[in-house]
Amino acid sequence: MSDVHVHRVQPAWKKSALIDNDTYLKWYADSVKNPDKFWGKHGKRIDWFKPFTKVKNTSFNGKVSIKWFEDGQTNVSYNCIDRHLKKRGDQTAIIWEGDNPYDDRKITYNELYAHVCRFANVLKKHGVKKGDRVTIYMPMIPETAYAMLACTRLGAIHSVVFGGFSPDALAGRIDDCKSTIVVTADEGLRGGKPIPLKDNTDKAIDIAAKAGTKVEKVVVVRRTGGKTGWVPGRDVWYHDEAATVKADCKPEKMKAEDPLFILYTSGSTGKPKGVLHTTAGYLVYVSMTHQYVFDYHDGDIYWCTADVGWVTGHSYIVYGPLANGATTLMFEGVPNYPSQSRFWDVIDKHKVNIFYTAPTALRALMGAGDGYVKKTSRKSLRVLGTVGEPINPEAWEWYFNVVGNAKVPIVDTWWQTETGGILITPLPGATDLKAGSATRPFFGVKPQLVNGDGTALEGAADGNLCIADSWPGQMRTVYGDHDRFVQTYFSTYKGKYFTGDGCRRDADGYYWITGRVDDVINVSGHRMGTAEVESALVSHDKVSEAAVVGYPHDIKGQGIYCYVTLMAGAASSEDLRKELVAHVRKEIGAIATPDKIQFAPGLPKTRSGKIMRRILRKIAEDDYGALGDTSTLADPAVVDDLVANRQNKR
Ligand code: 6R9
Repeated sequence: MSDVHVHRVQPAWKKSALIDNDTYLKWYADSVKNPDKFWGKHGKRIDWFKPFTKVKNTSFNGKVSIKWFEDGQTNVSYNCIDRHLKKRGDQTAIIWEGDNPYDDRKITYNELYAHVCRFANVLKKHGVKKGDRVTIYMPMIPETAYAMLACTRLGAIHSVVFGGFSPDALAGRIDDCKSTIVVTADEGLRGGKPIPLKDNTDKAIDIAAKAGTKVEKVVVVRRTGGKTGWVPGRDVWYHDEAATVKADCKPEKMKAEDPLFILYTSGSTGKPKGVLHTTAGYLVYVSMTHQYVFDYHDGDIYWCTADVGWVTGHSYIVYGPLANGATTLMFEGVPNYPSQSRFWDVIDKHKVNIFYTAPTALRALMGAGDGYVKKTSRKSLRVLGTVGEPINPEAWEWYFNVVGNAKVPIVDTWWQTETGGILITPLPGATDLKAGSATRPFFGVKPQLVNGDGTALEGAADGNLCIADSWPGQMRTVYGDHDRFVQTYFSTYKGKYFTGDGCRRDADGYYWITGRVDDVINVSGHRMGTAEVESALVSHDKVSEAAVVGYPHDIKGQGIYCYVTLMAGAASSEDLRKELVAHVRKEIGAIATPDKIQFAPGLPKTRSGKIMRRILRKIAEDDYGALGDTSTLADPAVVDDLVANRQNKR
């Protein structure tokens, strides 16, 4: 191994591991040589109502078509619940840990069955059928998982919208998929503070109505008992409705390629895209990755700290673990409430064996000092994981040495909303680890590095990360806009899926993700299009033009840096700066809060009017000595003003 930070597989990890290195190498070779045979075998890990006879039918060329197991029939909720009942009906399926540490609940698989059936029957009573879109705008409570699984039971397509998004953002997502029913809660609770989910929903419904989508029904789960508005006839309490229906509901027979869910995600241009995942391939892929990446064994207590509003919550809180009959922990709160020990306290309280979190949380907790970790035991831990953004080697080493006492492997898992599940990752017990590298591809995944003109690079190299062939968990289309799907992912490099990430491959064949190469920024693991923040800024009546870039931020990974040009007659001031920050929060949500706003008389543009973001990024990074060639600018003088008034002086 060529790099310094190498942590070899420890004998203890090998002892219980599902996969050793030789098995990894053999399975990987088989999986890419003969995907039909490999996935034909592993496709049987889920139960089928009608077995598939075809496995892979995919093309990354032309119109792009991706089908897996296409003639089989199955149901996701059946696989996550019903098929486990005989063996593990009384086993805990979900451990819910509330925001308040004295608030928790355990739900067995038998109970999960009853809850999900009731939820499905409530949705059915209000007219939800196969193919309908159901928007779920919920806090981290078990009812959110019930609602998702209930949709899959009926064959309805859920669209979960993160509870931190604003009414405007929620409205856009409701309208895009023409969803006429919303599931929400009175309020959420995080760090002791209520979040007005129902009030936000009411506002969003008004905005969506103006855009042309009329929401007919709102199912409201009572979480805090806080006061909310109420529209009789439209709004119903979940607990009232649940009391009127049966706790049995037959799962629909779904075709493998029937839509499962839509999840909106940010790209480099335009509005967020509705990433569409379908039924069988997704479930096979997330259950298999959940088992092997986390070295999941029957009886393990597994905790992923993500929010179900993101893909990580879909695949690795709900669908992967439940398909495997696991006990999955769902956490309502935040890492620093009531103290910076919360994560480690919860691990001890519930004897968590597998813990999966984000680098931004680790960096923040690392900053709080080791004492908060060291006063807890954490001896139940067997595997640690990270996801969402590149992890810096310092945070990796801290996670390994302080949290894991140098005894527990870390899986740094690289993947995306679009990929459905983990694509590049170590396997505990098989993969020697390097701090900061996602290491090697999962079975069936063919990463390829290409240079600017699309030439595939061999051996140790630095380039843009593509995936050369399909895997079962891949997104199938952008909801309602297949052309945008083809354009976004398959047109930059013909015949390949382009991830938008830059990446280096070292001499050992290990992959090191270097971050986005497009106009997507990653703030605390939350993905955001700079274009979305720009459009929020220019919707303010004093703003004429805006350009947004990311810059390195110690805790968040990237911070949001905005260059703003004002309308003639508008004056820059501290008050206006605050007003613009509040405006962006209102338009998108708190996750998009600008860190820096620089008022600029002009932006650096080419003669054809294109903003030169490269220059703006350099100034935001306070690295303006390396601006590169500015000779193609229409007015090179604007750069001097930008440098003089930069907001991020070191
Ligand atoms: C699962 C998820 C995807 C983007 C992706 C990349 C970054 C995710 C990473 C990572 C380095 C890792 N990313 N995991 N970068 N190492 N282990 O996060 O999905 O929200 O769609 O974000 O996140 O840049 O392209 P999503």
